[in-house]
Amino acid sequence: MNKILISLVTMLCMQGMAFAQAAITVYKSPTCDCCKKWISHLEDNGFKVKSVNMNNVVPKKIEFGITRQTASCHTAVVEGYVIEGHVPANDIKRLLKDRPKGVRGLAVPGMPVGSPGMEQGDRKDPYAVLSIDKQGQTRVFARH
Ligand SMILES: [Cu+2]
Repeated sequence: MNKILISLVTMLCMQGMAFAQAAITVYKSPTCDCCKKWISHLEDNGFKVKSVNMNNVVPKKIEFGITRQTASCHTAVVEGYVIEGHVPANDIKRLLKDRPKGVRGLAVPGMPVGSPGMEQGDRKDPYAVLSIDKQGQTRVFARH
């Protein structure tokens, strides 16, 4: 009986942990509200978030190869990948699972209304999640 229970609990824990372990560091301005909402979205989806406040996030963006064309409010790093802006948690999960060749990160340029952390009632503007490769070229990774 005990043995069954233990293996059941172990199994459930492992399922729950499959994602709970992805640690992501988010660089943001201390006053950025939509950044905080995006962090909650990540936490709700099992990410372990470390939030780092800085008054000027631009040097971080430059460090991680984010250009003016792909820039948004916050810049995050997960398992060596850069995540710029309001990228949905599921797209980050797909990136970490598939690890597409040559890709260094994902970006949602600007701050589209209706993306995670940018909710405004029922309004949902269509937007694309871009993958950024090592040469800085972008491609559509997902459309929402
Ligand atoms: Cu934002």
